[in-house]
Amino acid sequence: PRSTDDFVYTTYHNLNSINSFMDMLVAENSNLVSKIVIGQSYENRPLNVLKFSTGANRPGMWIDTGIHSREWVTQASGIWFAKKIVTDYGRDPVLTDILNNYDIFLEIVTNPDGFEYTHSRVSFKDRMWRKTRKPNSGSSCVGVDPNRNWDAGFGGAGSSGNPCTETYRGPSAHSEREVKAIVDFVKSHGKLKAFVSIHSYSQMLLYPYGYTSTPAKDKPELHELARTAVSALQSLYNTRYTYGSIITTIYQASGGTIDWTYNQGIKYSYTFELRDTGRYGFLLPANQIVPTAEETWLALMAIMEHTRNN
Ligand code: ING
Ligand code: ZN
Repeated sequence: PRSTDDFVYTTYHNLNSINSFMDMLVAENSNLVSKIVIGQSYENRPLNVLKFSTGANRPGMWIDTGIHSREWVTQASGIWFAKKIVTDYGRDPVLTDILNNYDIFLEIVTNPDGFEYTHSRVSFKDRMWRKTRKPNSGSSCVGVDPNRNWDAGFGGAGSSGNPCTETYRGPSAHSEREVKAIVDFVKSHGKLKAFVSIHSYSQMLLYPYGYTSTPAKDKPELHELARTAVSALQSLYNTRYTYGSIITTIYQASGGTIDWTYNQGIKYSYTFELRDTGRYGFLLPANQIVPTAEETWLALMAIMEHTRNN
């Protein structure tokens, strides 16, 4: 494709294709979008974040997709969100008002080494790669679960100390460059008001905590906003989501992204589990990419609108 209008949103793309999408989007909308590099992956790939901004010194909202590489519908939805933002700015009054007051940060390929691995190998096992690609000393098993590596209940139940498991927490909190880059960004930014980390699959909208059953202090508000967001999502294609705290809704998980961001003071910290509920799982057919992104966008808008109003 020569422009983001020609880009095919109805198929899955590899890292090169997504990188060229981002560069085209920035070139076409340089007054609204820029690309910032917040670090490098273990294999030295840039950790690219799209910054949508219409003014200086604004508070921010963060969205990441693809921290687990095999969850392909999430990166594909991230691409669609990026195009949606530039299309709707100046047209949709709610998004326009949000962007006139907040910056939006979008990391589409949050685990680029894993993502490249899911594309460049041929076996089913490789397509199903979830973790980072950093070797583990003293083990022939590769990779750390980047959603067990955060300094929030790190090392607790719902994470593993065995490098050969899918939920290996790593040798220490923030040991993974892909995680540390976000940690440093969040701390140095200092004014993020919402943080949404997008996974698949299970059709859930989750809020803290995952490492403890102690309710988050904002639980009533987070629960009510989740209800509103899920209802907006369902309004488009009748896709049904469950919602609640991580530990009560999916399972106990320690060292997760949004438990850390919430403890940093980012009240509106959420995780989505996109389509489906298991029929296709991580291998969601490409004809579901755009419907998934469209319905998810309605929920994201509900969260961003509430964040703006509070
Ligand atoms: N699910 C998440 C996982 O990492 C999760 C669920 C969300 C755990 C938020 C902790 C925090 O297990 C998938 N599909 O990765
Ligand atoms: Zn995941």
